[in-house]
Amino acid sequence: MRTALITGITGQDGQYLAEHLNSLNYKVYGLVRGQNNPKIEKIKQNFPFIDLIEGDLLDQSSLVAALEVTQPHEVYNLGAISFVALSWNQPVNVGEITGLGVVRLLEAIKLVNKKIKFYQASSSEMFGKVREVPQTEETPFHPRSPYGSAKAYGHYMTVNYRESYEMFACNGILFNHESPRRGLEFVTRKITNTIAKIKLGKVNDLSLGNLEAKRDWGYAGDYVKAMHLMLQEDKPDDYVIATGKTHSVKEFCELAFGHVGLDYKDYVKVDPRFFRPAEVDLLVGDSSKAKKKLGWTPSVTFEELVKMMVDADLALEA
Ligand code: NAP
Ligand code: F7E
Repeated sequence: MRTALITGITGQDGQYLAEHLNSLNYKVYGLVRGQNNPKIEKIKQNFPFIDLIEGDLLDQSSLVAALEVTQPHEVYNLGAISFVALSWNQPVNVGEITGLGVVRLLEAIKLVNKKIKFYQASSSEMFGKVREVPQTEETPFHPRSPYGSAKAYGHYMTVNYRESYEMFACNGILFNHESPRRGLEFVTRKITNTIAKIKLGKVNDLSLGNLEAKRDWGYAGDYVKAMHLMLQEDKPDDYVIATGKTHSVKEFCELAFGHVGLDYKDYVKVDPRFFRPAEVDLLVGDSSKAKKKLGWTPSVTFEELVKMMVDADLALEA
């Protein structure tokens, strides 16, 4: 039986990846942090097949111990401070966890067993002020936030450990991916959850920031499959994972409000508090390499994703 250790198990992707690996008969371990983390109980209830192990990307020896105890074939590093807006308020914390955390884990693997395969959750935020459209594995990085900068560091260190120590280390450069499990702080879930509350008479309006920003939004359940596929290849490499289509926040609103028979213009208020010091205006990825080499393609369209999220929030809030 193959064994995987996932950091970030309490997050959106950790949950989908754990389900996917379990369906492939993996033994799944998940790293959890904190002395009384409320998310741990939920994971225990909803995913009883996951074995939880304590550790923190800030603590080197806890990572070494986690690897020694679990002896995984594959490690998926999904743990991070992942909210871009927060990264301007806590740049050092983001550097420590989202950036240096990658190196702590790579060092732990080098020490415990160099044969462990490693997946790093890289991000389209590294492209930032984009140098070309669409973005590929060859597009230069120009991060626009402490988060994007920390991810770029983690990305290059993953390449560096691959080239220096012949470790099987891959970067998945994933574009935005969403689901009913997305955190409420991200714009898609903020919109769909507030629509449900408006529909049920719990709130009256929705305050957002920049409605013009464009993102390449896919479904998280599709994207975790690409993570696993990368580690099954003969050679480690980096891959862009995206749908190839881009939509503005405004378009997301139009579709999501429209799905419940409302006009977004009657409810959405633009609030300067939600604008960022530097914006990433347009992201759209070209995942032809992943299609050709991994046989990966997304299965859920933008329209299906928006409806899935609105319907899930209506059920949740009812
Ligand atoms: P998420 O829902 O925000 O989950 C982040 C996870 O990181 C949580 O489980 C969190 O645990 C954990 N974490 C935070 N600090 C940690 C620490 N010091 N030590 C160990 N774990 C820690 O993120 P996601 O959407 O699932 O994304 C997964 C990964 O992919 C992240 O690295 C993200 O940056 C990256 N990514 C995401 C997207 C996307 O669109 N979703 C796109 C590209 C890349 P707690 O519960 O303890 O806070
Ligand atoms: O913002 C705009 C905001 O916070 C998307 C993370 O998973 O994907 C995610 O990062 C856009 C931005 O995601 C609000 O300015 C407008 O242009 O949902 P988001 P993100 O910043 O793209 C990447 C790939 C990651 O790697 C990250 O970990 O929406 N926007 N109004 C707003 N955004 C938020 N959050 N809230 C608003 O009110």
